[in-house]
Amino acid sequence: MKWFFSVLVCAALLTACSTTDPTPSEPDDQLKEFTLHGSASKDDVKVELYADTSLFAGYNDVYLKVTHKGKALNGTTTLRPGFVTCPMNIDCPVIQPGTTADSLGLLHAAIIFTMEGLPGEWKVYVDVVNNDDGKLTTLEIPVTVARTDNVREVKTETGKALLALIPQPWKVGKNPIRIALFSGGDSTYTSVENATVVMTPSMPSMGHGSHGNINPTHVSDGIYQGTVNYSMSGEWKVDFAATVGTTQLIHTSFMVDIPK
Ligand SMILES: [Cu+2]
Repeated sequence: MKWFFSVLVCAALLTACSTTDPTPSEPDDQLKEFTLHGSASKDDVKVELYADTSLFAGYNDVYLKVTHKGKALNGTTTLRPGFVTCPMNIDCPVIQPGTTADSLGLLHAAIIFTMEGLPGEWKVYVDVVNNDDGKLTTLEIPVTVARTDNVREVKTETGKALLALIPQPWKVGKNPIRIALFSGGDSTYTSVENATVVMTPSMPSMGHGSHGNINPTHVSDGIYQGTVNYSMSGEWKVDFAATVGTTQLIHTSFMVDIPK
């Protein structure tokens, strides 16, 4: 029954497809520093999806330009990324855009892709509600997601938990470090905002750790920030144990390479 329902949902999604613009339009000059990953338009609504560079498995800041008849949308925008190989329809954690665009006209959001995907295997569905006429328009933007080792998902007693290391350029010494923490059921994710995170960096090849680390604590939307001290260059292992109350949610580690 569940499988049958998934097929129905997939079929419905396929027939409800909006037009995806065959070639992404040229980004306007002001947005040159961003990478345009696709655009779609339908019912006078147009959505452009930007990121800083490529899209990767794990955490991505994304930026949306949403217009209605060429003007900034007065309304709400919701992202629903899905890995759409039917009958599977796997979603992933999202930090939804607000309703206020920045000075460049972009809405800020984040997508945490749970795995890599060939062109079009991941699609970002965008639900746009126009406040002026109350109309809902759903657009879809197929994307390509590159492989990384920056995201982990585990099964828990109640579903699943996900921890992503937010990528950044590292240097020897103290660095800010951010992770994203989400939990979920069958096909939903919610941010975990009340976890205790213990972070332990070590250099396995030399058998030492470092001093002056600060465990990440919750900032907003499931994002935790702390301080990691890489006391020398080379390969480090950063271990994270996240617990809620007395229940361990996820315990995992990432290897990072610190340049000289
Ligand atoms: Cu060392």
